[in-house]
Parts: sequence; structure tokens; C-alpha cells
Amino acid sequence: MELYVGRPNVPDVKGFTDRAEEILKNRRLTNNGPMVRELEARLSDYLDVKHVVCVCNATIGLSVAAKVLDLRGEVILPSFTFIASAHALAWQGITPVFCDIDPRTHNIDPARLEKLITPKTTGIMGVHIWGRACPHDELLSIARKHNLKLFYDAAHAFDATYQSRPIAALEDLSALSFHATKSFHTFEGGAIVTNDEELARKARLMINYSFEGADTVTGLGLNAKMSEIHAAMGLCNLDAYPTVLKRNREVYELYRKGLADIAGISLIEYPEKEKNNHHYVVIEVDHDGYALSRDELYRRLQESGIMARRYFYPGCHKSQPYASQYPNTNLPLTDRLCARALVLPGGSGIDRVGQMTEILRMIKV
Ligand code: T4K
Repeated sequence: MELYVGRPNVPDVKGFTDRAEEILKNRRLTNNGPMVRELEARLSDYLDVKHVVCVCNATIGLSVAAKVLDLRGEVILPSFTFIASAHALAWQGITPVFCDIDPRTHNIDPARLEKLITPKTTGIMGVHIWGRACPHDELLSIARKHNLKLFYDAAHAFDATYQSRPIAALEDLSALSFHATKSFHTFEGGAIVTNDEELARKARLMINYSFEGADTVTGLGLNAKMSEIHAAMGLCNLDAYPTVLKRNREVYELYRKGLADIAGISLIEYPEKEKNNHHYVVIEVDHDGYALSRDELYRRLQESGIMARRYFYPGCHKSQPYASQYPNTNLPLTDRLCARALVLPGGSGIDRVGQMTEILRMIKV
């Protein structure tokens, strides 16, 4: 038995092969084809956001978003995130400045953030870790007070809300990931989403080399387009998404009940009032109350085929090139969480109740 975090959801195979046949028959394979346009329109409706610009992945989406906002100098973001958040900035010469987190929510802490602002700071990148919303009102008020741009890495936050507002519509703009391991996916892919028409216009130009018409290039751009076969997968997955959500929630609830009485193990909580995709089943292991350290539990699970993950260990600030570039970064709360967090197989990673029983048996040492 091997159970994975991030095992892809696979939709109706016939529905997908029908769409693949249509793509081949029409010989429209990429470059803003009909399936990409259909996906963008359906996502705009589903996510309740005015503009959806589909891209090839979220890493490039974040890079384009930073360019659209004309960011340079320094951008503040959490270190407790996938390395892509920092790389998307550093790749284009922006200095990522790592901020500590609120240990309760795992998200960037606005109180600590404000102290990191310097004359070189141009923006803030919030990351909605595990799909739980950042404290947007506080971040926006800091951003506006210091004349900074605010944007979000919403890679985990497909169809999530902040105070009942769709996350996709938060100012100034966000990038979603549609990677195969996400609750909604297009094999590889993502989208830049915003309610701001001008930002969306700029993003749409930049993802296609900044071509306006067949012969005119109006600025810097790159190729960040989504292809038709990726969009076809997205359209099929969108049809199947209610089932995915139901499954994610069921699995999460089983964990909640099963882990409730284990001292030293706490399961991430998702606020009941907000929409969340329940895609990530994250526990914190407190060795003071539990028999094993996080790493001992991790090895125990791996040895029995339960491929839990230590996301996001050791944190961006302890990964290269940032560890060498900024050796004095001191983020005690991030370090503490990096030593305690463990992500368990969730959603479609679990096929049968028996597998869940086995995972719980292995945790109940
Ligand atoms: N921001 C944040 C906060 C992110 O978490 C991510 C990506 C990004 C930005 C960037 O988004 P993209 O540019 O990728 O759109 C995986 C994913 O590749 C990555 O998308 C994701 N976050 C990250 C959290 O997880 P790895 O290096 O852990 O992937 P890997 O290959 O180890 O796969 C994870 C598990 O999933 C494996 O144990 C096996 C299983 N798996 C994976 C794939 C691809 C399958 O069973 N089948 C598959 O096809 O990064």
C-alpha cells in the first residue's frame, strides 16, 4: 500500500477523451483557443471574479503578476510557503524579504510585516497557506498606508473565501495553481485573477509576448499561455469539482474524529463560516505531548507506505539561494512550525475507509 499527498483527481475519462478528439479534429491546439476561453469564462463565473487569465503554471503566473504590478526592489512574503513563491520574485531580480507567521493561522503576520518595510519595498505577497485566507483587511491597510502593491499567491485557495468574499477577487490580484496535485487542476496550469480591468489587460498581453495584433509588440512579455489540452482537463475537472469537495470534506471529518483524542497531535482547522476546499490535511506534532517527534512520525508513516509530506520544511529562508544570501534571517515561529507540521494523504489520496483506519493506527503509537 502506498498512499500519497497530492494524488491527482481524475475526472470522467470519456468526457476528457471526447474533448481531446475535438481539439485534434479542429487543429486548434493552443494560443487562446476555444477551450481556454470557455474555461476562463466558466471559472470567472464559478470563482465570482471578473477576470481570469489562464497561464501555464502558478510560478510563472506569480512572476507575471509581479511584473504587471511593476514590482522591483524588495517584496515582503512569508517564508513558510512553497519555494515557488520566493523564486517567482527572485527570478526577475526582486529581493524576497521573509516575514514570520501567525502560528495560529500559519499565514503572514501583519504586525511583523510592517517592521520589515524599507524605502526599497514595493509590494507584499500574501500566501493563503492551505487555502486559509490571509488577514486581507490588515494587509491592505498596511499596503495602502505605505503605497505598496498587494498581491496573493493563492495556489492553495481555489474557491476559498475571505469574510465571505471570493479570494480570487481580493485586491490587487492573485495567482492560482492548477497543478496536478491541487484540488482543481489542469495537469499543469494556473490563472491570474482580478477584478481590476487594467491589470487583467496587462497580464493578458504579457503572457503572449505583449503582442497587440499580429505584428505589433508593445512591451516586454513572455510565453505563459495555457494550451487547449490543459484547458480540456480543467473543464472536465470543473464538472467533477462538487464531488471532489464532498470527498475532501468527508476525509477531513474522518481525520478530525480519529485524531481528536491523541495528545500532542492537532489538526488544522478551517473556519466554518468560510468556503474552503479541505484539500490539505495538516497536523502539528508537539513532541512534549506526543511519543514521537514530527520526524520520527514522518519516518514511521513513510516506512509503511503512507507518504506524508513535511511541507514546507525547512522554509524558504533555509533553502538556497536564500540561506546563503540572507544568513541572518531570524524567523522563530516559522522554524517552529517547519519542525512540527506534517501533511497527511487527503481527498482522493484515500480510496477506502480501511486505509484511513491504517493511517490512524500508525499515528496512535
Ligand atoms: N505557491 C504555493 C504556495 C504552492 O504550493 C505552489 C505549488 C506554487 C506556488 C507553484 O504552483 P505551480 O507552479 O506548481 O502551479 C508539489 C507540486 O508540484 C506543487 O505544485 C505544489 N505547490 C507543491 C506543494 O507540491 P512537490 O515537489 O512536492 O511534488 P511531488 O512530485 O513530490 O508530488 C507530490 C506528491 O503527489 C507525490 O508524493 C506523488 C503525488 N503525485 C504527484 C504528481 C505530480 C501523484 O501521485 N501524481 C502526479 O502526477 O511539489
